[in-house]
Amino acid sequence: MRGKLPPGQAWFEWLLVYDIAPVPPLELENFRLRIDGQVENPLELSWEELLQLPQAEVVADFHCVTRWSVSELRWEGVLAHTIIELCRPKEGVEWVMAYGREGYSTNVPYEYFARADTILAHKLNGKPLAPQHGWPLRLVVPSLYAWKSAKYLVRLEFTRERRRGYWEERGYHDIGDPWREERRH
Ligand SMILES: Nc1nc2c(c(=O)[nH]1)N[C@H]1C(S)=C(S)[C@@H](COP(=O)(O)O)O[C@H]1N2
Ligand SMILES: [Mo]
Repeated sequence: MRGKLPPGQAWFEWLLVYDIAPVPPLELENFRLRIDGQVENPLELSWEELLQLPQAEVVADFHCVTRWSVSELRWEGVLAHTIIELCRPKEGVEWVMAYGREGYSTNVPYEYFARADTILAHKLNGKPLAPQHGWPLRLVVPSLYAWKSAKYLVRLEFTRERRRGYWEERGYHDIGDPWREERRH
């Protein structure tokens, strides 16, 4: 049986692919994940370093604001909890900006980023992320609408003040909790 569906959503069998721009090619040896902003310990992780961190698995439903939801996706990668332990956000951090290598950005409330099921995923349902789903790494925040789950992740920036990402600048909600139907601001 499927879990509960947030208001205004319908179950779909699989993800619809949304991209705001063409995605530049990448060699894994050139991959870097930057973790910076208001943190005690800024980091720049290579692909190898990322895989050496504790690995975890999250099974969660995925809800897009355009009203489709997919149930029980199995993501594997590094938990946001692990990143938080490593970079140590400073007192007063309220937001995390996530950036994709093609120029996408989205602001994620720190409170949601810090939930136990937020993961930096490099595998979906047992396979490396497909190119169109964010290869090699994407942020997955199952507790928020899917536009907060930035694909092609290259940077996490911790901030005290609110900034707005690509869709938030275009009217989408700063928080985006599907259970409260926070679609637009
Ligand atoms: N980098 C990047 N991440 C992104 C997007 C995007 O355009 N670029 N679209 C978002 C939206 S609106 C949704 S619904 C999901 C879709 O994930 P999928 O393309 O893997 O199905 O990715 C989100 N993450
Ligand atoms: Mo979306």
